[in-house]
Amino acid sequence: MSAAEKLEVIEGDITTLDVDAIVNAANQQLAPGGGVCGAIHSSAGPELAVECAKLGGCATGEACITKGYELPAKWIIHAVGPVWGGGESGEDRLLYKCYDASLKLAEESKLSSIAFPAISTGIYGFPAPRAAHIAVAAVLDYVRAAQEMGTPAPLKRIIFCCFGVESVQVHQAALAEHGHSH
Ligand code: AR6
Repeated sequence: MSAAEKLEVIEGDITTLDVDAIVNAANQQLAPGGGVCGAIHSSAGPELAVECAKLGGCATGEACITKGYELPAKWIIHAVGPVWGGGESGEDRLLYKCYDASLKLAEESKLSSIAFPAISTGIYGFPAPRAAHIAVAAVLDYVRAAQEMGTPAPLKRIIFCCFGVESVQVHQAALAEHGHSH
């Protein structure tokens, strides 16, 4: 399966997706917050916060996994993106790292479908076009590396779940820049 067949850009509410895992744009404390994180905690129910509290936090650029509870998604991968501070504090690298860590965790967990929100681009203030470029680069690097290894990658569907048409456009533009049209 080619990279183009694996990748999808959709507009919608990530909490409604029936996939193996949705990714949460989490904070280091893994506490229920606002934005997509708040929506995920509300839809998953209170047991999610209980499991998150037991994990003891997650560093920026890393990811951890919990059950999906009342969500249609079976699992939630909590990825902690960087807070935008102007771009000189390693924000690009940390954002790339949290996409990469999420994909590797999904692979280790033998998941076949995953959906990402636009991590860091809301409350954390990361410029949306720059973040989309990094998100697409991280996903394509992962897919290509898996293809080069010749191992059948368990991940068959990787979805960018965009909140609003503007976010769809920046992801489509980023895919086009990387040689993919959607
Ligand atoms: N489905 C898909 N995307 C969504 C949804 C949704 N239901 N709701 C919002 N978005 P943000 P961050 C988009 O602020 O910038 C929280 O308090 C939103 O439009 O959720 O990484 C956490 O606990 C934007 O494009 O996450 C952290 O403390 C994207 O999701 C902090 O905010 C990310 O926006 C994380 O901030």
